[in-house]
Amino acid sequence: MKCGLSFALVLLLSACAGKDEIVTALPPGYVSNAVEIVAQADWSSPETVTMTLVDYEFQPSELTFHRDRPVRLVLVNPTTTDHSMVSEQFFKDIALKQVSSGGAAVAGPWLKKVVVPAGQTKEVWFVPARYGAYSFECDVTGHAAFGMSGLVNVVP
Ligand SMILES: [Cu+2]
Repeated sequence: MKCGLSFALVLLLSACAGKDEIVTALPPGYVSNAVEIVAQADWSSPETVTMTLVDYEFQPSELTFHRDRPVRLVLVNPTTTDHSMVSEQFFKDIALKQVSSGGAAVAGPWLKKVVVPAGQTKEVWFVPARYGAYSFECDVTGHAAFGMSGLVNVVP
């Protein structure tokens, strides 16, 4: 569906998810040595976690990672709706290696938003660099209000 051509409630539920936001210029508050963290990490066996994005929840909705341990987060969207994952504070505290889908990968080291279009899968490879408990959500209009949010913990 073309964004902007839909109608009323349909528009609300299928609003544009936008694009991935991966940046290479340090945004305020992000991990300043993210390039070094990514370069020094051992990517041979990252902790692999799969999270499914459905209408309108994350499954599972609570994730736990370990600080300094590389993660491969697989985001699966089996629905016919685009979804996203955003968490300003969590993304400030990770060092992003790449976001990949299909055969293509976009290198970090800083992530502001990841979008998983309908029917697609994306992988987010990162190192949690700080401890914390964070909330995240889908920022497509209305989805968080319908319950599309979750929690992530970074522990020792
Ligand atoms: Cu969503």
